Amino acid sequence: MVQHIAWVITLVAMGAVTIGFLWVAAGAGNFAEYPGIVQKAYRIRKVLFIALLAVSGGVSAATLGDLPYAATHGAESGKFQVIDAVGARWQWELSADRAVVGQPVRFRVTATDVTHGFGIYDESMRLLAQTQAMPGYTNVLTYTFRQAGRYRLLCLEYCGVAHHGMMGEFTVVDR
Ligand SMILES: [Cu+2]
Repeated sequence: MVQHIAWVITLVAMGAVTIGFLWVAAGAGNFAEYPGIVQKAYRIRKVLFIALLAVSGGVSAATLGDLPYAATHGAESGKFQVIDAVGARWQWELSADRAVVGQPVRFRVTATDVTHGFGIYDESMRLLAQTQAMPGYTNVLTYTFRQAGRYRLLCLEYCGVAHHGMMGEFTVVDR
């Protein structure tokens, strides 16, 4: 909901800037008193400017169309699994250690002592998603697992002598 409001405000603000820009650009077209060569240069610049505007507008339209990103779709409607993750020197405590392929998981991540880093790794130790685990805050990380298997949780922020051993495990099963 908050994201949606921010999105609408952004669109309105972007629209206002665009209208202002076009208004100034339209008023700048009157250069009849300049010598021919200067007029020609202005005309070339105008064409280049419009081309640049079209390209950047096209790229924006193509890439912003994905918002909000698929990972957070359904986040408000309860179609995801919620897992609470608490980091404490030097382990991860999860409210559930199992998730289902294709169903978004919303990790609510926090810590009890110092700041930790909550990193989810696949079997080949590729980092898939991460957020900070901080005392007094809950960071929400939404991730959709695409493959069944065993996943590992590693601490990504140095938190003391046994930081390297701060690991957890997590299983993802097929529907
Ligand atoms: Cu740590």
